[in-house]
Amino acid sequence: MQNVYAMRPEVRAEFAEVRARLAGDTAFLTRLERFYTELRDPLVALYGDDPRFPAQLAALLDAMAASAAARDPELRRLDHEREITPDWLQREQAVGYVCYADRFGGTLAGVRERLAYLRELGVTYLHLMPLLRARPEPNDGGYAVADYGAVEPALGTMDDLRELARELRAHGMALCVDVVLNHTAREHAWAQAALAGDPGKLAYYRTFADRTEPDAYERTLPDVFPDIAPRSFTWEPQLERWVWTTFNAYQWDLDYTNPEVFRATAEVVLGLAGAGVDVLRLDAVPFLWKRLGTDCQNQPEVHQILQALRAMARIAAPAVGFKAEAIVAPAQLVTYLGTGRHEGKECDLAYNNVLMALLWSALASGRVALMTRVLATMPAVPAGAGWVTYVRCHDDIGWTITPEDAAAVGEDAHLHRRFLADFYAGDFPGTFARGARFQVDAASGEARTSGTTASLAGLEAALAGGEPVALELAVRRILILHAVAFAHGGLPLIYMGDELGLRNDLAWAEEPHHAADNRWMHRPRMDWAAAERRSVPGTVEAALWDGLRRLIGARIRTRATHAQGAGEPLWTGNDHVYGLVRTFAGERLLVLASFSAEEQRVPRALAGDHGLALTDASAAPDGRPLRIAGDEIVLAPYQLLWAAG
Ligand code: OTU
Repeated sequence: MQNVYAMRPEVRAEFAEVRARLAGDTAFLTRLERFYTELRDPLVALYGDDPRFPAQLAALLDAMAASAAARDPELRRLDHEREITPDWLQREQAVGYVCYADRFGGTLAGVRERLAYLRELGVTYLHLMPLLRARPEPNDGGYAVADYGAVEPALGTMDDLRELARELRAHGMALCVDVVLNHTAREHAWAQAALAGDPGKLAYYRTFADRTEPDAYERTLPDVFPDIAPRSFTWEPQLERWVWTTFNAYQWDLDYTNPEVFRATAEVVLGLAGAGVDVLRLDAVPFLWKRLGTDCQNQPEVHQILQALRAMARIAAPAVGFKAEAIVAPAQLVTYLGTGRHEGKECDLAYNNVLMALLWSALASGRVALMTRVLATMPAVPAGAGWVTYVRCHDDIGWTITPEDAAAVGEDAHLHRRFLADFYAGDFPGTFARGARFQVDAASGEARTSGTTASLAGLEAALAGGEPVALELAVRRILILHAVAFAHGGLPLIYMGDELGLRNDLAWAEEPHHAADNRWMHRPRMDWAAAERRSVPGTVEAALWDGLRRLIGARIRTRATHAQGAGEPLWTGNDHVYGLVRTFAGERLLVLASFSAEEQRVPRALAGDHGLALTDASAAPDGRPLRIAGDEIVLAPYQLLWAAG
């Protein structure tokens, strides 16, 4: 029978040669045939005219065949399982946790010893922050990788990583690891060879003899770290050239116009897949391709690179998923999940940074109109992919509120962004937050925000003030943020310590090389004494832990939280109460979430209109009783109601 995935004649001829040359088992060869076009088409578009390309493509195919042949039998079983369960990352059962291996468990072996804690919470997906061998500090929290083939020695070895992946797998948990494709450390062997005069390795990076091109690019380039690492190019005396450094001076941007760079980084991906990593977090992925006269983000070629990587993984290691870290506007963000004719062919997951920032905007203002408006106009998640939803992560919060969205709800975008920066820095009348400004824009007074969830949500101030009511409100704020993230659909991530209300690390600036970067304030070390208190009734830790457990329980009991479900914000008629309706596979969910410290009322008909009844069970995830007064629902401060059916 003719293969249903008929190739174009010229590709079939090319494939016949590839097929004749490559050995492999039936499964590998079937996948190779199925996805060959998806691998080579974007690469031909990127590099077809480059004389270096044919050799690089051949080398890549060899590496894929070798990696598939060496694949651990357990991973092959997983390949099969996930091929027949393509929504494995979209399911309502998925709950993620993010931590630094050293700050959580000391070493990878230490993390392994702490897995019972994560299982107790209900975690099924563990994202460990960068763990490959980095340059010595400063190394941007590990995002300046010196060796993609080795684990940071203080954390352990590649064998420890394999062992951790195996243990997680045995408990039905997936492991996510960062892969930094945009740049390497200046200390990476490629950069070191370039510094030593190897022209082939110099061509891995973007370097310039004089300022002509850097100046031309900088006319339209945004500055990512204006305070800690101004501008985007660094003079390298040893090379007597300017090096493209989007982030810190020691992070050298790779040049993806060079097909050898694609092949080399693709092999990094294969290596991590072989170690048993389930999901790769593709760091800073919008920046991979540069184009003069643009902001050098989200260029079409970035998507071709991702499509080729995805096809490669589907052929050589189909159990592996990709998560895009693209902190960009909704229209661009959704394209990382594969849209139009690329549906299902790019990343499995992408961070919903839009929801994250809106949650904090709603919390500060106590008003949900902006969140409702932006989420209602956000593109739907494409088939075969899902959002990662989250409240906090290791980075700052960027306040990307557009003038159009602000105007639609009667706000001024600049003033609102300024308000959020001030409010969360603890510089606004009546603020409950204790965070800090990150990368202040002197001209506008706008800034991004640092701080842990607990400190931003008022727990730090409440503990200092000793007011029980303030403490209760802070706990409720933390829970309501998580409730919306857990209900929204997609894979929710809990950032380490948020389950216990860990406050800002007061000593962050005293650690060597951290003082210039206040993101370290919200990267505290795990407080295992606080973790013990999760079982002591009446403590903040128990309140948060139990609250999150209830949310996880509610989430996994309704299919409506599946990433592929349809979700619509619901205008409740009350600007302080957020509404959300989701449906999937015949199941329905209505969520009402108060963002107010006062009692609020919404019409009781909201539930009936959606074919759902509010019962005592609807109040269970929150823990406070359901109150109905006549034809109104009365919500306590920051109360959550959750009706599934
Ligand atoms: C990422 O963040 C990481 O999350 C950061 O911790 C790193 O410092 C950085 O890359 C460099 O490796 O600009 O402010 O659109 O926003 O990649 C953080 C994506 C960042 C960028 C994001 C980047």
